[in-house]
Amino acid sequence: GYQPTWWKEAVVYQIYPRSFKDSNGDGIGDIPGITSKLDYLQHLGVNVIWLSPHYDSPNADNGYDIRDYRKVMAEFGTMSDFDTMLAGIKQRHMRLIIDLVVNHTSDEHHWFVESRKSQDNPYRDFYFWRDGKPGPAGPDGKPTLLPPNNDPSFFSGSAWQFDPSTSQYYLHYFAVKQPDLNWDNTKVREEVYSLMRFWLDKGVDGFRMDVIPLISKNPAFPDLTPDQLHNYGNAYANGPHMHEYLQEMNRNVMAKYDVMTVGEALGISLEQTPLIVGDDRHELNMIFNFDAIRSNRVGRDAFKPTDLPTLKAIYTRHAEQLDAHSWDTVFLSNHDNPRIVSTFGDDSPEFRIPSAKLLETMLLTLRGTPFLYQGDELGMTNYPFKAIGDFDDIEVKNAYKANVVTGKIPEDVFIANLRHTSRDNSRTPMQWDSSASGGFTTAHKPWLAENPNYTQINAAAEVADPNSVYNYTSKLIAIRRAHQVFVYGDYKDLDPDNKSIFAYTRTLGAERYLVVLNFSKVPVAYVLPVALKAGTLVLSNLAASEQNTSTLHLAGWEARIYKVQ
Ligand code: ISL
Repeated sequence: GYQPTWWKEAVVYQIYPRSFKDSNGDGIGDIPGITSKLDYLQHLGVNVIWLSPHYDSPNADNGYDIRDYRKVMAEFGTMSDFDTMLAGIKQRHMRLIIDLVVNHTSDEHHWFVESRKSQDNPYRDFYFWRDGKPGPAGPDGKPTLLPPNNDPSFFSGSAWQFDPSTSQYYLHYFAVKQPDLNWDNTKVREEVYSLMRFWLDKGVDGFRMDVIPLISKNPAFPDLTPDQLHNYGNAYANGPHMHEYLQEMNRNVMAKYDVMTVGEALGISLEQTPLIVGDDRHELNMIFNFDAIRSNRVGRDAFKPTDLPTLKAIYTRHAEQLDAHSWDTVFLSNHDNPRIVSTFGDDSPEFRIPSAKLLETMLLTLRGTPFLYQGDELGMTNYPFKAIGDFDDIEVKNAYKANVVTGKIPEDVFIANLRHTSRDNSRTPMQWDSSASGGFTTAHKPWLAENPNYTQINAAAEVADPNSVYNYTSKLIAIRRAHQVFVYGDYKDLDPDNKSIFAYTRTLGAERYLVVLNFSKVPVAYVLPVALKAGTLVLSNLAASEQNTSTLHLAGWEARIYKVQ
């Protein structure tokens, strides 16, 4: 059986600080803003907060480009504001995990500022510097210079940037302003462990680790094959020393504290997952696997509607791969993905509320630690983007230059795709009330436009409404936290091929619960496929009262939880 642990029983809430709550009227969310909303989170019932990067940063990628790991971003406040927030979290019996972004730093980090100065600088080997390859002759007859290999950047173009001061290229899997750290250098690893201890000694309870499978590289940097280029994220992950470095980090840091770790597992397959999260491996507690959240994409940016049997098969594979010795996560949104209700539900006026509740029902009753993203508890939706100027994200801006400006993709196709899939969909400010700027800021304009539907969809209205997505989510969290069967129980999909109904049981000893979700707007009389009576109704997202029957009359996007007798 399972070893009971607090992080297995946790319900996690992700805060994207830039967009959560602005306390000083500069249009940017901040740490005192978070502190002012801790009661709201406690009332919702979540008990772990994951804070996206709060460190000093020039914000090329909204804080995922760190200039100083031991300083708080000035726009977000001071270290003393951080300490006050942490104390407020602990006082409410909640915990805090912070974002550890150590595959790369900002190019303005002191290490890189030094590193680029000269080829013999003591920090040169903190990063990857390589000579270019001679290319074909240019118009002047002299040979041109090509990047060391064909690695692409996640944010368009080559992953290598030429630096004229020393005439070499440096590696950046993400933005030009995000040079990759060289983990083969012992000094780099020691610096990382030391900054981790700095925050743990303050009392934070763990880390979400950004693109952690990318930390180990093949220093020969061979060209990627055409096949690998197709999914270069996979090619970058799982480098030769990845497990070794994670085990070293665990020994040097995690083993000395009571912490929770979750790795963003870009490029790690489900089959490889137990090698990172197995409890005999001493690496990480959990990872984020992207199979489910990206199941409705064609390529990187195009959206296709969810195919329910495909999604269910993913969850079944998770249950098969991860046993009592390897813990899982459940999530369908974060700051890199569009809004959950617009993507997996139906954000039309008729079905937004029931489908948002249905999705929360699923996240909070599946097997694995649930991660909720800010605003999803309100049923916040995607933003009506119309033109390139509406976006802020560097990923979109670079892709626009690389694909639209060059004529590879027509502008309307590009915008139509990004309207469904852009990361900015989930980065619009939290909608606190119906006042100007949705109560997010007193500034004339927030850093990224508020979704205009804040007049209808906002926290003040939802906290007051017993039938809101917020109060429903709060009930669900209470149910999950009161019944260990939702944490440790076995999972069984009762009807894998059904195209609109997701029906599953969670079973622990003699205790069994049944969850039935109608993933469509079409009402259905659903006959339970196995010899099972629904039992006692525990929760419904509509006004259901049917009990103790094996035929359930479900409305569009209806969700129910039953206790099976
Ligand atoms: O969001 C993506 C594509 O739309 C992913 O490729 C994403 O870049 C990848 O999952 C890595 O994400 C993490 O590292 C990035 C940062 O931009 C993301 O916000 C972060 O979650 C670089 O630090």
